[in-house]
Amino acid sequence: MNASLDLLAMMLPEGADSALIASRTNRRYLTAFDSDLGYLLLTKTAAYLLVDFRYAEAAAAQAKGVEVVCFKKLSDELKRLIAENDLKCIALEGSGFNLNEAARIEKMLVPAETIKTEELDNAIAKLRIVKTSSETEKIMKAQRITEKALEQTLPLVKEGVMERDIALELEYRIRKLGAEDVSFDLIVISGKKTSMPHGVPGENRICPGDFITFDIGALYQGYHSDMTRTYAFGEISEKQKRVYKTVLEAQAIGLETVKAGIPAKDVDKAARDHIYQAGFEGCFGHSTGHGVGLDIHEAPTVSSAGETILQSGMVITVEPGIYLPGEFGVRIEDTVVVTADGYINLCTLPKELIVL
Ligand SMILES: [Mn+2]
Repeated sequence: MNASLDLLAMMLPEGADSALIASRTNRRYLTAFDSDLGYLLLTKTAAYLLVDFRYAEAAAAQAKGVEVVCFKKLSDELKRLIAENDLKCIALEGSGFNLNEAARIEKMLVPAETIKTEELDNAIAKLRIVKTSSETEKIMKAQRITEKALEQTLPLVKEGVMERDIALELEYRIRKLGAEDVSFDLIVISGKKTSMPHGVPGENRICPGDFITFDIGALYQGYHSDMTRTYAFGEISEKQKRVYKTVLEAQAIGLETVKAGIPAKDVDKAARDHIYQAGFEGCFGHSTGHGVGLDIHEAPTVSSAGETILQSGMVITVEPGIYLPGEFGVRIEDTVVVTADGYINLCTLPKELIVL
């Protein structure tokens, strides 16, 4: 087994002698092998990665710390491994199976019983929450690609250009610069649409007086980056400037709070209080941030419910915003690595108001 499998084997839920893990990113984290389908069976002393013929060769070459089992019929191999290892009770990964799959898998695991709690998922999240330097480097590389792609794309933003064309160009450049994919459907929205935190790029054309929000990221060796910048196009109003300034201040105040040893919710509170005190209560309806890694949104949550104590090596976003429906919105987001006395910002693009 490898180090993370050894750790997880010691964290199995009470009563379980083994675990079955199916979610793609958890499998990848624990075995270093990525495939859209596969099952990781972990006992206290052994680990098996079950894949079908399509992935068997690559899994044998790339998977770490597991015995690769190529199955024709999944239930046959599971039954064999359960008998050979004398497994009595298997914890099922909650996020790895939908209701139908869980029912189907449980039948395959008979005579072993199953435990379905969040405990196993939480144990894996606990391992993943603190990044190794090699993981952080991949997130940083994804961020470098994103920044370069945005710098190459901004000169194309002109009056009359459609949001979706900017988004498409940006995506092309992100991939051309070496990312395997974008982190998520890129958000490039302008004008009134910027009041929608997750607006979709459409046929809106860039107009003078618009804010343009870019919430963008790249995927590099399985790891995501996440950054938001809001730019002005042409002359904007005093109100727009005031809102931008307030969000920029809130983001700086949130970042100043970040360091190991404080609960994540303190970061949310610092940023949120500033926005509310500036008269924008009710205009910041999402959490201040989230963890980033193999998943674009992962633990810890940086919200008013964020009880997790920040530790060195966690990677989180700080992304306050103000959204005024029917008018406009502003969000500014950086992804940072938590350190003992602060943070390292993985995002280097300027945040002062830029007029394109
Ligand atoms: Mn984000």
